[in-house]
Amino acid sequence: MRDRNEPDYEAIVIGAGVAGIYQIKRLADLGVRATVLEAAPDLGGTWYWNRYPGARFDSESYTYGYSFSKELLNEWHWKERFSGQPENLRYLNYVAEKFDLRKYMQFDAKVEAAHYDEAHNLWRLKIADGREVTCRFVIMALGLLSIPTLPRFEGMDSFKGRSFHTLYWPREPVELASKKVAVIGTGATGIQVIGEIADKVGELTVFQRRPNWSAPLNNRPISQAEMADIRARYEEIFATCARTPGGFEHEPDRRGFYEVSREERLKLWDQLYDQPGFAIWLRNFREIFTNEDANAEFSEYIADRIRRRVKDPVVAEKLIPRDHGFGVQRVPMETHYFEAYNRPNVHLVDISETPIVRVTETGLRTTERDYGFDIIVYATGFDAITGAFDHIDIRGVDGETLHDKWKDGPSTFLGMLIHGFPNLLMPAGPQSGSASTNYPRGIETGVNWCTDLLEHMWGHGYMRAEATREAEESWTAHVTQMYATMLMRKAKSWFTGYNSNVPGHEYGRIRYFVYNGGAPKYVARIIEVEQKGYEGIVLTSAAPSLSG
Ligand code: NA7
Repeated sequence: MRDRNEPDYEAIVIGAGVAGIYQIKRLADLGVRATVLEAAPDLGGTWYWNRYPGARFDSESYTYGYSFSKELLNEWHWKERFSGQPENLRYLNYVAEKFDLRKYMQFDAKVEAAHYDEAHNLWRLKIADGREVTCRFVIMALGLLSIPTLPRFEGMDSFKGRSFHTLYWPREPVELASKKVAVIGTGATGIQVIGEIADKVGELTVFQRRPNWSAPLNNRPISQAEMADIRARYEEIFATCARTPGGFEHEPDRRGFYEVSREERLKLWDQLYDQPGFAIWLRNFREIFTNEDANAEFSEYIADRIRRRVKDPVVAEKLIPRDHGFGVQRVPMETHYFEAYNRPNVHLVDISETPIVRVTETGLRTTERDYGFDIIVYATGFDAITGAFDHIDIRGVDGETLHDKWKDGPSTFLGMLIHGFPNLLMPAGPQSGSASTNYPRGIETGVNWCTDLLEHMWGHGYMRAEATREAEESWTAHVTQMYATMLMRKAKSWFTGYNSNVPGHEYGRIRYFVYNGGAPKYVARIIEVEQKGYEGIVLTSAAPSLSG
């Protein structure tokens, strides 16, 4: 018989995406009574939901996979340098099957509330189906970009054709041939969709509010021989990822921007433009992130590339961002994106000039005219990083809500613990190093650190972990201060909490969502905390009260 103070589970992981899968693997290996609650009908998180054409990594596939199992690394063959959604979902399923993790997972189990019960030192979770479950530790693996946001246009429900956010692109094939399709939004998602469907639809009209700086992904297949070589070098590859700021193979060019001649800068940029993935962003001179003039010179280089690729000079100019420089917000990687606008069936509508006024039964109305569509695709982004937390009624000590605590932006210790919310762990939370790096690299770090903390607690008979107010304030100040020299602090980007569709996230209310100091510094700091006996975290062994 279980003690009445003993929770249903020692640990509950919320979310069965990349982070949740690895977290449950670690807990299962330790024999911990744990489960995963996942809102979706199946595992995969981002890669379960995002089925839109063109959805793929822009991290090199072999740096995105888990690194924890040599056997897994040896078995899995990544077929493309930047693998697409179907393959990515297959991979996550393969991992779950291989390590027999499905048995720990509950699907269609949307957590609506998580309340800390101080008297019993446990978390009470309410699931949408009416169940209540309890646990000692709740581990938030909610995803950074899991809550989609839609514009608030009048008449959105009146449209008689099909419309959906990219996250909810239907599972069954969508007939595109001969259809008139609208795509609203030109972020990383819109740019992937547009490049992929331009030659498959009847007509495509892109509604662009702000253009984005974008450069070629340069994807290609990975042969058996290349994969064998990658397998032989995995250790070296992950070691490189661990020492680079972004957790990628790409290392910044450490020469000073102005120490080399303009010819040399151009030579480097010509090379980078043809290299795969984020090389153009992350192998560049470091000054492009901090120095306005250096950034402007490089941005002009990319603008010229766009002009060379887009035939109509008026369209080309519309595709060149004016309000921000290259790389100060997330750089979407593209495949034939700019060439799409050379096709006679693709049209660009600049809605900064002629805004959308409403959705009609047959399409969209701008201040200029009506457009008829069969399908409207909303590639309008996410309530990023804190959105998924906001969607759960999370209450800590004395019933304080996390929503209130974070109303002006998140505050955490290391992005992993929150003062006032004991035993709530975030392997990849706001202000952690994971959000700004190659995600799985950051996730493995975060999951390992959280699991080490739990093992430490179990080993020493501790039952409650809470970050101190001082540690949290100091971490939050540190994360904020790190933006002081970065051009990205001014960008209208989800990195800084901007989302025009979410009240309170308008431009100007900058929030410091992600740790910007790079993976090596982040990892050094969290290891230091661990080595100093979890300095900044109060660990207590007090048994929960038997009363109440
Ligand atoms: P993003 O990068 O937030 O892009 C959203 C796009 O949608 C962007 O172009 C927005 O224009 C546009 N948008 C958003 N709301 C509206 C309204 N109301 N009207 C017109 N246009 C709008 O999201 P993504 O899904 O592309 O990418 C998210 C991440 O997913 C990405 O960084 C990767 O890490 C994976 P704006 O720029 O705000 O003017």
